Amino acid sequence: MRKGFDGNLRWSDVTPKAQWMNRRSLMLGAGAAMVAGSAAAKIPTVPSAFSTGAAPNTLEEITSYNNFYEFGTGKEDPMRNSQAFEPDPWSVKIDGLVDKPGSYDLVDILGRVTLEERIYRFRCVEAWSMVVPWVGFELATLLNRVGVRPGAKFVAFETVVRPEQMPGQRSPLLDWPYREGLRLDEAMHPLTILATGLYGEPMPKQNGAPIRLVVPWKYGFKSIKSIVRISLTDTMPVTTWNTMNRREYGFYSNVNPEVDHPRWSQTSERRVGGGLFAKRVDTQMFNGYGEQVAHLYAGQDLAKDY
Ligand SMILES: Nc1nc2c(c(=O)[nH]1)N[C@H]1C(S)=C(S)[C@@H](COP(=O)(O)O)O[C@H]1N2
Ligand SMILES: [Mo]
Repeated sequence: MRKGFDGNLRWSDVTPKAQWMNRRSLMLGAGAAMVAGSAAAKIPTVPSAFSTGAAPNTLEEITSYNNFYEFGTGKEDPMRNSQAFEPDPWSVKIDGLVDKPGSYDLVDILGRVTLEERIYRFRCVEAWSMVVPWVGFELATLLNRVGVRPGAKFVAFETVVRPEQMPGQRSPLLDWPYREGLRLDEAMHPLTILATGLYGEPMPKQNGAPIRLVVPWKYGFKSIKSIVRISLTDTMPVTTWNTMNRREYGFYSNVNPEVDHPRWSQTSERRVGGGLFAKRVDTQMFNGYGEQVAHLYAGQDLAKDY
């Protein structure tokens, strides 16, 4: 029987949710004190060599121009309509081809990882972009701890379904839950993170509180928000946008200035916040992360995305 904080607990010792309530209240209490204390109290993070030196967008830009259809399709809808969303408590179900399937409490997960600041370029398929200082940890850390079984080839993700808190889900805009997926090598890549905050603060609701995926070399829709389920599979997962329109939203959807969207060019992008007269930015292959990720696609026809 384990109680309270035991720094020596191993991931494999993770027990059902109820037993972690003490730990939860302690950590949440600390969080509340932090918020009440001062604006200067940030989530402790370590810097990352993967961060870009580009100037981040402002917090206001990052939190007022969003895609999160669970809260509506307008860019300001997620900011306006996410007030009632309750991201705590939260747990993530991990299942499929893993050694230790289960429902993992987020507070518990966060107590066992080193959070990094990752300043990444972020490129939406709609041809706008931002630079975001995420707080997060590598997805590979989590997957390694739950133990990926031989035979697993893909990772599938699902967003929470809560129509009472997510007004967009009261309409059949998408086939809820929002679903995404990665090939296992993409999921294990060190650039792929689970983000739990930005600008040193817990993740804003409109950006995918309390935990979302960030895959910086792919179009933004791959970076699924408010994740409640991660499944290891041997077949390519069914994903929301790919199912909606296979031709326009490929499973891989790597940022690629040479492959236009059927309805618009992908050669350049509008950096959000640049103002009306700002020059468009040239879109880079793999969103500028080619040196790190191009090898994943050796021999794969990048123009054929599914
Ligand atoms: N669950 C969910 N995740 C989602 C979306 C969504 O509508 N629902 N939109 C995607 C799209 S199209 C983009 S561009 C990014 C936007 O992330 P941001 O609002 O933090 O910039 O979230 C992605 N993740
Ligand atoms: Mo997007």
